[in-house]
Amino acid sequence: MSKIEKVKVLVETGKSTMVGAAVQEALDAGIQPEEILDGMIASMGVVGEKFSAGKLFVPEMLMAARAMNEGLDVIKPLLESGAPTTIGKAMVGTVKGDLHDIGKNLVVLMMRSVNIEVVDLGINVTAEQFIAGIKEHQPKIVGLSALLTTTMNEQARIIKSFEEAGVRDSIKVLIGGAPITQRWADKIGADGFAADAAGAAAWSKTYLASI
Ligand code: B1M
Repeated sequence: MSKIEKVKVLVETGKSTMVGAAVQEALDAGIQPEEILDGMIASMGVVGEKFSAGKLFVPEMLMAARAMNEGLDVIKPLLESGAPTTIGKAMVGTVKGDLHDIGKNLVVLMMRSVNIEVVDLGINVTAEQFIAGIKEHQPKIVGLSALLTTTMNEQARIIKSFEEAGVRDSIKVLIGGAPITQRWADKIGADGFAADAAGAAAWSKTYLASI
């Protein structure tokens, strides 16, 4: 089994105590962190498919998520930018009712890798918390992550509440997450959509460079 295959199997089977060492082995063998990351993301896709097929359940999904986070901890320092200056500020959170944070954490990581200062509000974030965050931190971009078809509606509600609170014009709203599409972004009046974390960082960098 190749070193990358080993990482993927450990993530899929939720072996959180072993995955960090396997990621380090892969790095030591010269495999690029981005390739390892793509492998781990693919493994989470496999876990999702098995969950849909009733072949594994929530505890196994949780263990796989833990394993992926352990792996991520090893490659994170390699992807983060060490540059002291920033090109602008963003705020990111997973919307209310949604506990999925791996994709959101990757968005934060990739944004930081292109020198964007990011305020990470975490998971299950209410409209009120986003609004308080906007007033306190004055970000130029607010990122809303949603992984469930039920919580994608929360993105729409949050954007509406930004209008009602009078903060909508001071920010650009970027949305993403597994069920999210450009069409959904257009429908709910988001300013941008990104299919993955690298896309979120690229969109944000382009916007920040334009103002
Ligand atoms: Co959940 N879950 N889950 N889960 N889970 C999914 C999302 C699901 C698709 C699995 C499935 O059925 N195949 C399904 C949703 C179905 C639907 O709504 N259509 C599902 C379900 C049903 C549930 C529960 C309801 C299960 C239950 O309790 N019966 C429950 C809900 C809990 C809640 O949130 N209230 C639940 C719980 C969980 C765990 C807690 C066990 C765990 C999450 C742990 C954690 O995050 N710390 C979990 C996991 C691990 C998954 C899967 C298997 C993997 C998610 C993941 O981390 N993917 C997932 C299946 C799948 O996605 N295929 C699934 C890897 C990650 C890198 O990808 O998050 O998509 P992703 O992020 C991507 C892009 O989407 C994008 O960039 C990232 C890649 O670069 N992106 C953005 C994300 N946010 C962005 C924001 C942006 C831009 C891009 O701008 C701001």
